[in-house]
Amino acid sequence: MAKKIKVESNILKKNNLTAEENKKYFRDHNLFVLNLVSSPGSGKTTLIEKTIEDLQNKIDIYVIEGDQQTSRDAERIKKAGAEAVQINTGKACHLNAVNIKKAVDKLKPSNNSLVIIENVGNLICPSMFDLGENLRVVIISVTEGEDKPIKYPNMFHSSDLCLVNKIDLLPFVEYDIEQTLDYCREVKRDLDIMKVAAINGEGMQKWYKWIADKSGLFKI
Ligand SMILES: Nc1nc2c(ncn2[C@@H]2O[C@H](COP(=O)(O)OP(=O)(O)O)[C@@H](O)[C@H]2O)c(=O)[nH]1
Ligand SMILES: [Mg+2]
Repeated sequence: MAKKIKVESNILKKNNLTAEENKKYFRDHNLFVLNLVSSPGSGKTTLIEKTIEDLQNKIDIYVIEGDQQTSRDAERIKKAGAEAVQINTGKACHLNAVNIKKAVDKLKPSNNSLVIIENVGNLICPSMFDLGENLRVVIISVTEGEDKPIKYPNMFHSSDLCLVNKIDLLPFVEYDIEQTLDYCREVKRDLDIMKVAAINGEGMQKWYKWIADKSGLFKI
């Protein structure tokens, strides 16, 4: 048991050293970096596609895609009009800081741009790995049930913003959105929360304003 804990803490320590290097690189190039985390299918890629469509005239956007296999999401992002690099994690259930360092080397984002990382769909493992991002955004959708924040508290506690996606489906599902918001606040009292539908743009202006305000790179 002691050995297992030691190996885990060494892995995290090594990751954190690279995350610090990433942070310095992002600072030096005035990049604003968001790490999007969620369970599979909550709508991360759809949200990024819509964000590119609506913000590409205001800021350069680059995307790092993480999935266990395939380049499907990077292809979707390129179609939406942004440069993207796909990372396949193979057996790993999360991105790590070295993945991001290598992806940024390939992407070479121009100074003063927005970099969006789509992490592997998983509400547990990615919470432990600092990628050097400025802020972390957790997405849940209304088809996932109200209780995810209290079942997977580390993810919600380590995030700066929670987007509740697919609100267009609220009339059709058994889902109490206010209960979800209460659970979010139970885990993290000052968690920013927004309700959106990436599919049709509902509520997305608030999300864009949040990115503009937090990054200071453009105005809405
Ligand atoms: N109704 C509805 N469906 C959505 C919304 N956002 C995403 N989806 C759908 O949810 C599914 C998974 O979306 P995707 O973006 O691939 O999720 P990811 O796995 O988190 O990247 C797709 O069928 C999307 O069309 C939304 O706001 N409303
Ligand atoms: Mg995706």
